Amino acid sequence: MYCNKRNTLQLTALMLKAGITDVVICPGSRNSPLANNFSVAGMNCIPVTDERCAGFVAIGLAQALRRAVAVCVTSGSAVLNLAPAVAEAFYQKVPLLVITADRPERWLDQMDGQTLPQPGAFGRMVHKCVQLPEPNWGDSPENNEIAWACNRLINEAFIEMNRKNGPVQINVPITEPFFDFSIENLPDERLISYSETDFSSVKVDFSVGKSTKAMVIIGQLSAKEADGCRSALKSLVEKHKNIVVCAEYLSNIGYDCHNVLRNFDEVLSAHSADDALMPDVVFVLGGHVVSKRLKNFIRNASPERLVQFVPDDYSLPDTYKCVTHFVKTSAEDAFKIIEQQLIDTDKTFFGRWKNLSDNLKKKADKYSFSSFCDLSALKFISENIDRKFAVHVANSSMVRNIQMFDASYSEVLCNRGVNGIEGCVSAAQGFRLGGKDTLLLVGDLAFFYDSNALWIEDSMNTQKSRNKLRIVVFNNHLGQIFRNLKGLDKASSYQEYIAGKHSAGAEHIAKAFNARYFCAENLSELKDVFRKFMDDVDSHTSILELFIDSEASKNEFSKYFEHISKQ
Ligand SMILES: Cc1ncc(C[n+]2csc(CCOP(=O)(O)OP(=O)(O)O)c2C)c(N)n1
Repeated sequence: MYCNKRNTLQLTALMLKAGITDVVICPGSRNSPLANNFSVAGMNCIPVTDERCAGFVAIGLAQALRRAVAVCVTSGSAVLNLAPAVAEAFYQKVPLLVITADRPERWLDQMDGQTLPQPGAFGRMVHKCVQLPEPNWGDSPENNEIAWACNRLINEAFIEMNRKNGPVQINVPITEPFFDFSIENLPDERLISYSETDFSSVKVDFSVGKSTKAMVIIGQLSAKEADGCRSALKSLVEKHKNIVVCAEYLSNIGYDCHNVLRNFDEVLSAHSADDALMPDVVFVLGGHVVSKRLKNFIRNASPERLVQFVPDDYSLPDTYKCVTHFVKTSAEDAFKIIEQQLIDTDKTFFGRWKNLSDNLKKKADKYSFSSFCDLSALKFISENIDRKFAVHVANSSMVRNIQMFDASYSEVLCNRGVNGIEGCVSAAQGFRLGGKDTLLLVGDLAFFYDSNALWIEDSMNTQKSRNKLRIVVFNNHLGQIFRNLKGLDKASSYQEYIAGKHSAGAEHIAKAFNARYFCAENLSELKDVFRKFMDDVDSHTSILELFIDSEASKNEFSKYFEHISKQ
């Protein structure tokens, strides 16, 4: 039976109508009416104890299921522990319904337990925050009006979540006592729909009055967005054969199309001063781009036109400091618009980029690392990943380094919204619970930071998800990214105070959470163990810890870039 708190029933009924049926639930009593009602309504409820993980599990789940997911927490600091995930969802544009149970407002600042100002706690990191009223039962005009307001507020939150594709907060005050589970049916609630007219043509003059050196930069896209625009890109480059397209694995667009360059960052590391590489017109779409070199290159090149396509009007980013046009449209329409509006492209531009890219690729393919390091391990793994695994990469070195190697990924994800190292394991866990075999490539700090992501109820592993989670921890005992930053090693005690040096290992964490543990400390051990680790049919979660010498990794990293930069 349902709990009798009317606002929780309205919310449950509307979530069902809106198709929001997956909820990550954290333990607590204030949110127990909600948890009970979601479960009685037959929703897919996933219990996660640590709220810091729960938010990211919900993000991963939403990405795997390609629809909005809710996370529901009790009152007090539990709410604040969702903040990093909320920020991530905001910047990565993941529809996340944040449901926070609360005491009634009259108890704020009264030294009662678990009470703090919850509405507005996420600032502008949510597209909407609504505070629900507590309508009473009974058919009085006042009760009906309060119930109407409650319904409208929930609808407003849903609309903003869908329209802006990001997080919203519904704060639900629940007055005690709340253990009356006597309601048989959900109320019939009004769901309000919202739509925007699509438009697929704009009249903007992108021409620069000469043959154009045109470049397209594709930032992070979900696999769904990439699937939706791939054929439009194909049609664009068939018509305009001389366009250079720079896209990272995170764009999910793939490299089947010959104009899309994978190693543009390496090209720029060796040739950033080459004027012939500078575009006149740049078209930018998608989310974040990792490559700092590309951002700096375009900022310095300062092209005559930079068209930034945005999916909504929430933010108008001037990432490259030279935007001349903003166009609000989808990725697919962006390619169609470029195809329509671009007139004459420079014949040599693409050839120049392509030659350099091919030459560097040949050099890189021939290169062999002289010791076991982050890059040699990653190269081997990139070449041996099974396409049935979606690949999550953690922030820090991993998301950068994967770009250096050829691989055939089916789908690549990373918390690039705000680049936090927290939540990388949780997002992968959520993705796997969403029904996809998932491989996470992660550095040691990011792994230990978020190892509570493995702390889930056993039935989640056995009944709810038969999918595998595979985690490769590159344990170099510090944040290796800081070692590769030239000049930082001059800072005092930089390994301890800046790079987070430590001596932790993953073996006992694996034991604590019932995960299989594998390890390797050189390439031949990695080669021996990798298939066993990936294919192990008996284990839902396996961890492969690579013990990597940080000094060797640093040296190999410098040598590699010196080698490919040699003319
Ligand atoms: C929550 C959070 N805290 C701190 C940082 C700053 N930071 C960026 S990278 C990094 C080091 C990560 O080290 P590790 O996960 O071991 O990856 P590696 O660089 O060794 O590949 C840190 C601390 C961050 N991005 N997010």
